[in-house]
Amino acid sequence: MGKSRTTGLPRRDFLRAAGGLGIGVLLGTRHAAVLADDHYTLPVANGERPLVRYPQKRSLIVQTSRPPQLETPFEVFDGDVLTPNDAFFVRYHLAGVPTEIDPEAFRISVGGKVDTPLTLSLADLRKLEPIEYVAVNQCSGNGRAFSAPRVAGGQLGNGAMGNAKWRGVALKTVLDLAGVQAGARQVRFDGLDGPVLPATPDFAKALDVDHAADGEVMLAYSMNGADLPLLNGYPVRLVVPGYFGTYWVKHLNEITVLDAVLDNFWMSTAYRIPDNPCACVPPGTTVKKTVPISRFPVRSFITNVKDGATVKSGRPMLVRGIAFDGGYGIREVSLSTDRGQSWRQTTLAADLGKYSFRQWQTTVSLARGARTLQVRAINTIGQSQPLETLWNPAGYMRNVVETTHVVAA
Ligand SMILES: Nc1nc2c(c(=O)[nH]1)N[C@H]1C(S)=C(S)[C@@H](COP(=O)(O)O)O[C@H]1N2
Ligand SMILES: [Mo]
Repeated sequence: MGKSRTTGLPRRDFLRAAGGLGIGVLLGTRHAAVLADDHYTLPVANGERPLVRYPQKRSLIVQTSRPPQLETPFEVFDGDVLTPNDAFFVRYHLAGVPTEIDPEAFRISVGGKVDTPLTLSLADLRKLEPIEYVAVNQCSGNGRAFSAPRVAGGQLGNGAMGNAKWRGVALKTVLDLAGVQAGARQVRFDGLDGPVLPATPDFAKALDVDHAADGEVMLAYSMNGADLPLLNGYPVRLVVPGYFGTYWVKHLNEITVLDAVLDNFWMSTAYRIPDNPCACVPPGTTVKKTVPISRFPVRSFITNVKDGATVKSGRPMLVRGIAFDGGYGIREVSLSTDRGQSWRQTTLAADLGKYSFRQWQTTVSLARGARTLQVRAINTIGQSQPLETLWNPAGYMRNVVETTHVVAA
């Protein structure tokens, strides 16, 4: 077990950066400070949120401070295709987040149904064959605030996602070293953070053994060429490309091979979706049968035109944005200015891999008046996005064709 400290942050206190000596991260609470410099208004009713700077982060939208849940201002996605580490969203379930992690003392244990239990240091991990790819991390509740009727849970706009280049070791490499025994069913992942009250269930997630050992699921120690920010899981997090963020366990320090399916609050109760092809039910109704949430559905966004903007009529206007899916890759992104009667293909930018954001752009010329811009992506296996919002009680899996209203003047 690494030398680490977890703490329930005092209600009015926030994390504070200290040190910066290049040997990990020190976050103290005693002299906590908040730089509340502004507010951000999400495009929903009651959308006003504080913008606050946390350690290693630029000003982000605060959804909750205890535990820290920070959303990326959507404008960031109009910049580089890789989301900067200091702008990357933050999601925690439990207020006992690590405030100090000593990279020298940090260890990951690998145990359970294995031949040889392991205790790996960061140095051990870095000696193993590395893998690297670009992948989107997206929270299951991204866009939840747009649910109609609205649902309980973090009232997120569309900024609970980010795209980064992850580098680390394939989980398969580590599982092979330990030797997974016959009869193994799932692999359980636990991180250093924990509940403040003993009655709260610790956050742990599991993947089926075959998925865990697919060679892509990664123990990541680097994000966009740098150490992971503390709030994004320093020093090591699980990366499960194409899958919702709930599986991307941060500060990962315990890997356990199980001969059963993990039955805890986070697998059996939370993070489940209706067990049908649309993962949806009629708005306002309850769900009978559920399954654990898994891959992202296809999504696409306009990033350079704001809803409600006034634009110039009758002349070419650049429209650009991003698209992604759960790992098949984007084949086509189209734009409609007539509420989906006709679609024109856009030009796709460089392909950074099937798990990455794919940038696109096109030009349109709008006649004078109130207009709508709608964008729709199709992945390489033909999956696309619905024109009508699909609803479920947790507000998960949003992937409706988004509509940007503009006035062409
Ligand atoms: N240790 C730990 N890992 C965690 C969580 C958590 O609460 N604790 N939340 C998960 C959820 S629901 C999401 S969406 C992602 C968010 O990753 P980020 O905070 O790096 O953006 O972390 C996941 N990993
Ligand atoms: Mo999440």
